Amino acid sequence: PPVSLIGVPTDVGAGHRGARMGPDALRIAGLGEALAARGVDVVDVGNVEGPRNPWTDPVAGYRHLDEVVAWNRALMEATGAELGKGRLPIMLGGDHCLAIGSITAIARHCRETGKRLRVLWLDAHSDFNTSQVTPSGNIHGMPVACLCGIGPDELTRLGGDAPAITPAMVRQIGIRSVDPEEKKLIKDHAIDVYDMRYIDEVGMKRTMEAALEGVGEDTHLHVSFDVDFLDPSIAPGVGTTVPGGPNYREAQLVMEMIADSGRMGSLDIVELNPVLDRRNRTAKLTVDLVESLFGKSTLMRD
Ligand code: DIR
Ligand code: MN
Ligand code: MN
Ligand code: MN
Repeated sequence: PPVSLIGVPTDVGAGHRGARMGPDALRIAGLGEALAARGVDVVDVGNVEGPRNPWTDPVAGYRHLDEVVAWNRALMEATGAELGKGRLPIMLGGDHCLAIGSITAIARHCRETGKRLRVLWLDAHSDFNTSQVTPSGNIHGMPVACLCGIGPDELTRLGGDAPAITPAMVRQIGIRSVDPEEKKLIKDHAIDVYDMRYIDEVGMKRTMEAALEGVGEDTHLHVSFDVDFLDPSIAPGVGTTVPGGPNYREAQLVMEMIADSGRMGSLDIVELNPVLDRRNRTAKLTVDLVESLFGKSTLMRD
């Protein structure tokens, strides 16, 4: 399908500033041109707008809640508009709080079009914190919980009804940092997590087969790609690096297997922070991986 790039230059949900520069880092690394060169019809619709980052301390367990709500309202509208035109939106983040807005719109689109939604959450973190248990107050650590109906009304009811999605729709891959109380929430809500230990034990191929099981003709596959999913040795340009992530080859396999499913309908690219990067290498690597997501492979395979 045709692709729309939506810039979401926000870092109000994060604990470091700089992810607001992620959209331009991806543009400068040539994301649009790389897709166009693959024959994809791609339009850059520009940036969603929202409030500046006030850089204040958390209040009642949330940092910048009003700003996070405003950004996500705007992104929900923009995502819904592109889906309504039959286009595949790519969110150029921006911190991971933006997945609340994008996925709320995607879930609504799926209800309207009778599609089943599967969310692949590629991340070092589970992003299932609540205001009671968060160690930071940063809302980029809470989007999965908010989408599943656990969080402040302004975020859980962004699209009207809550919850936007159910835990059964989610598969998390690459996880290696979960906060102590967050572990209990993950267990209580039965989130399907393929953590690094699982990947080490069974390998990435079988991990992806499991995560994609049941994906079919009627599935809308949403990929929420937190760049800190990748090992920091290859992807230093993120705010919260965690050692022991997927290497280059494992990451390529993830992307190629998603491409092979033929069902990707939307994509978030989040947490890229060029302030922490060297010569934009993390954005360039991301472009390389997105090419694989769109079917670039070494050989023709059947
Ligand atoms: C940590 C870090 N779990 C928190 N989270 C994320 O502050 O909630 N870092 N998502 O990228
Ligand atoms: Mn559609
Ligand atoms: Mn993360
Ligand atoms: Mn994340």
